[in-house]
Amino acid sequence: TAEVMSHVTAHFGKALEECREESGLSAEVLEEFQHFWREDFEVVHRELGCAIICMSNKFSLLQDDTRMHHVNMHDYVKGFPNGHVLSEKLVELIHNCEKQFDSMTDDCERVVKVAACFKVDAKAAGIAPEVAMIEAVMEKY
Ligand code: BOM
Repeated sequence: TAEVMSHVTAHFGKALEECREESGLSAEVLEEFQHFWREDFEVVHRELGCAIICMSNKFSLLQDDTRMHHVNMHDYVKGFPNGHVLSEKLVELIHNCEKQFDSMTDDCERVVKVAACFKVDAKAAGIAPEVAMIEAVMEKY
């Protein structure tokens, strides 16, 4: 659900500042990670893909091939309040997006494509959070 996704985004987003330097993602492109979900934010920058890889690695959410680690992602999402209602769907949506861009060899470019696909599909599935929902739970993490 969108409520659970707001918790996951708030927690995951805390890793952004640790990843800014090595990813090269400027504050002009994305100031706070929760803006990822804004209607007018376009998920297109290669540096955002690099940042998502770096952030995911902080929580061991990727395999050696820079694809999602299914078990770890499932467990990560399950750890949030009501996480079990979202974990399976989230893993399914991300994996479905990964399959569409599997031939891309640049990891950062591929991951930003996967993230853009995930944003579209999460909205369609009704599990995308409003930025205000994320801001309401930011202080918990
Ligand atoms: O193939 C690499 C898969 C990378 C998984 C991350 C995709 C989505 C990241 C952008 C949105 C994040 C929102 C919440 C946290 C989900 C972990």
